[in-house]
Order: sequence, then structure tokens, then C-alpha cells
Amino acid sequence: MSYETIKTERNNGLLEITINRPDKLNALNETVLKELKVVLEEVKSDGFETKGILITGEGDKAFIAGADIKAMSEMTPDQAEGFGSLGQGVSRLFETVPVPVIACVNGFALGGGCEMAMSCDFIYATKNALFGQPEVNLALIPGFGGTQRLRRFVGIARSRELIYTGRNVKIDEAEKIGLVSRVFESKDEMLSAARETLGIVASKSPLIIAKCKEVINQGECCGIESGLEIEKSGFKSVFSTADTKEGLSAFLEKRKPEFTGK
Ligand code: CO8
Repeated sequence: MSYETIKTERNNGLLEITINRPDKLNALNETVLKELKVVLEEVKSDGFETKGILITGEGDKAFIAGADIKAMSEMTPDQAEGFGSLGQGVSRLFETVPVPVIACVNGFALGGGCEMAMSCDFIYATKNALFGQPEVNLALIPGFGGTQRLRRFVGIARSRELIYTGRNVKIDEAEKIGLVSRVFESKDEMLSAARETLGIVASKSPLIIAKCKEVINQGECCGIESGLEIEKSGFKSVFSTADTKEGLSAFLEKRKPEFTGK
């Protein structure tokens, strides 16, 4: 399938998504969000045909410079609610697809761009990456999950400071405060490393990776006691899978496991 505002490429179970509006610094309009939704919903139901996702922005200047400001300038409150729901829905799809998603950030990741990156499992970035939630400068508030997710990366006090001031965060600070997992000299280097990471994860049982992701996500809701209960129930559930039996037997038989995703 071909899209108007995104590019997709598939290689050995790895899906690479590129936001493709470089003349608008890959800003997120309704079309981009709807196209992302289609792709991610397909992954959700493809039975682990896709084993990992990498998302990046076309060009060297921007990952995503935010939600489309021109489009928002013409919205009524109801339309803004619809747009917010669409963007939040896409961010939730990134967060809940049963495979790892790496945001590969090159250049600007502002507003909705920072929010999309934070809905991925983790963030790789180049030295020229610039993060921020500048919504207050436009008299907006973050609307694609930033008020909720930024604090999960950097803590609530830092997230307040960043959201209230709308200031930019350069790469050294982004790495120091835990927003970014790894930093690279160039976009090519970053993409190669992300492919390598996803390749390592793809060699495990997809079922088990999906369970790790599900349990980590579910644990976000609550305190340690409930989180440990969720983990215990997830731990129990994998004992009914063929892959867990295979993983344990292969170790004892001193051979490489062969996982089937069952
Ligand atoms: N939306 C639409 N167009 C954009 C955006 C954007 N977010 N960012 C850049 N562009 C466009 C510019 O308008 C320009 O287009 P044109 O050539 O037609 O004039 C083109 O991209 C290139 O941009 P610049 O010329 O401005 O490039 P510079 O290198 O001079 O500046 C900046 C780059 C600093 C990134 C600058 O473009 C900028 O400040 N952009 C806006 C950043 C921003 O404020 N982002 C947050 C937006 S708000 C948001 O994301 C809210 C999310 C939640 C929404 C919930 C809705 C309910």
C-alpha cells in the first residue's frame, strides 16, 4: 500500500516508518495520523509477522516538529477534540502494539513530535536532536500524551518545568535526564544501531517480548504491590506456552532454542 505522508519499508520482519513531510518539518496533520493508524492497526493483527518497528523523520532537520499548527489554527473546540483523540489514539497504538518500537530522532522532536517519540518503547537520537513541549508558547497544552508521558521519562518536577516553560532540550540534557536511551553521531549510525537492536529482540520469542511489553505497560497504572501482582500473573501465563518450554529445554540440552511464537 502506498501512502501520501509516510513511507514504509519491510525487511525480515522489521517495519521502518518514515514521516514524509520534510517541507513542513514532518508536522503531524490528520492525514499523517490516519496513515499511521492504518499501519499500526495492521501490525496489531498480523500475528507477529512484524517483529519490530523503527520510526523516523524524512531528512536531517526534523523527526517531527509538532502537530500541524496551520491545521490547528482553523479548528473549533470539537474539531480539536477529534484531532486530539486521533493523535492520542496513534500514540496509544505505538505504546500497545505487541512488538518493540524505537523512535529514531533526528533534529526537531517538538510538541506532538516529542509526544510521539515518548509513546515508543525507547528513543535513540542524533547529536542534533532537539526536544521540547513548546505548546505553552502557542497558548496550547500538550495534547498527544505529553502531560502524562513526559513525567514517566524524566520525573514529575522536571516535566512540570519543561511543560510550563516550553523550553527546548538539547541532546546532552535529553540524555542526562533519561529522555533518550542512546545518542549517535549521524542518522545512518542511529538507524543501523536501531536495526541491530530490533534484530536482537527479533531472535527471542515474539510472544515473550509481547508479554514483557504488556506487563511493563500495565504496571504503569499502579503501585508496587499491584505491579508485582500483574507481573506474577504474566509470569504464570508464559508457562502455558510452547516457547517457554522450548527456552528452558534448550538451555538444559545445551542447544540454541527455536521459538515458534506459540
Ligand atoms: N506545524 C506546521 N508547520 C510547521 C510546523 C508545525 N508544527 N513546524 C514547522 N512548520 C513549517 C513551517 O511553517 C515552514 O513552512 P513554510 O516553508 O511553508 O513556511 C516549514 O515547516 C519550515 O519551518 P521553518 O521555516 O520555521 O524552519 P526553521 O528552521 O526556521 O524553524 C522550528 C524550525 C524552530 C522547528 C520552527 O519551525 C518551529 O518553531 N516550529 C513549530 C514548533 C512547535 O511549536 N511545535 C509544537 C506545535 S503544538 C503541538 O505539537 C501540540 C500537540 C498536541 C495537539 C493536540 C491537539 C488537540
